[in-house]
Amino acid sequence: MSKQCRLAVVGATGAVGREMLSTLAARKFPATSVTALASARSAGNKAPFADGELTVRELTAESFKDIDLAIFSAGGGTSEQFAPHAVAAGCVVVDNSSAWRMDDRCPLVVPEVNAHALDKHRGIIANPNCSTIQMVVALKPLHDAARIRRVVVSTYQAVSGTGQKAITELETQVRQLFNMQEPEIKVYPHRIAFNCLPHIDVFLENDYTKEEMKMTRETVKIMEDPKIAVTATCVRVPVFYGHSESVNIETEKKLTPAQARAILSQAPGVQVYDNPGQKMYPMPLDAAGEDAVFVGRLREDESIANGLNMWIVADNIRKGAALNAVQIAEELLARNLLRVQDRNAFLA
Ligand code: NAP
Ligand code: 3JN
Repeated sequence: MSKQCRLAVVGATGAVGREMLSTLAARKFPATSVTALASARSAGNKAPFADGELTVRELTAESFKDIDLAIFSAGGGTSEQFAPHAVAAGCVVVDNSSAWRMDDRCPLVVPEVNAHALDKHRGIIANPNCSTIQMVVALKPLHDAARIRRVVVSTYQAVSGTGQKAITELETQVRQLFNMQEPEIKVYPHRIAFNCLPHIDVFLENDYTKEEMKMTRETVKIMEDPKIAVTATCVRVPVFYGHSESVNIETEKKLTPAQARAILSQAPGVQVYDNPGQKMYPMPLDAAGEDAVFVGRLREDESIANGLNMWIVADNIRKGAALNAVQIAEELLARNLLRVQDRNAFLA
């Protein structure tokens, strides 16, 4: 384990950043110091940490001089601009945005699935999209057992995935509707209260959204198998915390629901919650605030030879963002990988 780990949290005032600080404290992450960074807007504000609070500082290119590890959750633009400066200062970066995920120089890591990919890091490690993380935690053990060939996924994503302003928007719209007022629409293109929007992130030329293509590409990179075909439909639903996913897989080898249940019961990070007779299945209300990825509704896809259907739920801000990033940081320490070989690797 490295001797010291001076840690910075970039985006410490946001929905993910606040969960990051709380996760670091709860897991007693062995940082020798913690620096909270955000934009000039919140410089001087306080961020709760452990039993006290941190004073938020403005992020600049000079912020990383005395920092060994920085966890970024401040959007792709901020990561693109500042992560190379952090690496140039000798600081290892774990980035929560999509900026570096598909870059060949950057491992894209879910520790339960591909922690070994960290060994070749060059300074920036990418944290996958929340919807991808919870899906691959459940799919990797099934892939190891039966080789997944195709995944069809539809998501039901909570508003917290869009950040603090979207949480406030859903609360406000519900209150306005119950008071017979016209709901204000600011964050999403349509009302989110009592509605579903099949639109997350921007539309691309192929008519998929960027969120859908993130799931497709990231899954293949993390599972290290280009033969897995993935198609996704991502939907925003009026839920505060917890993403749900209906997932259909086609495998090379036959896997019965009982076999899949047995495999998943032993899988790291997974909790099987599947007893239809007792009306027991995962729900976002129960997953919120939990670390595990919950899997239920396991059943045979009777329309094909080797198919399974399942329902996967996790706390998108916790396992989908903060917890996965902290687990990556823990793994870097455990593998003695808190070092940058080439400080110029990401400078243009
Ligand atoms: P949020 O609640 O809107 O918070 C945004 C954070 O970024 C705030 O701390 C904000 O600081 C900071 N920030 C914005 N612009 C900045 C700048 N120019 N310099 C420094 N700090 C800046 O959003 P969130 O939900 O926490 O998400 C933040 C990012 O995390 C997202 O944009 C996304 O890239 C990533 N994310 C990833 C996942 C995932 O799937 N793994 C899930 C959610 C989010 P101020 O308070 O000063 O504005
Ligand atoms: O919408 C969700 O539920 C997850 C959102 C993730 C997100 C939000 C803003 C920017 C991302 C991400 O992690 O993919 C990004 C980004 O592209 O960095």
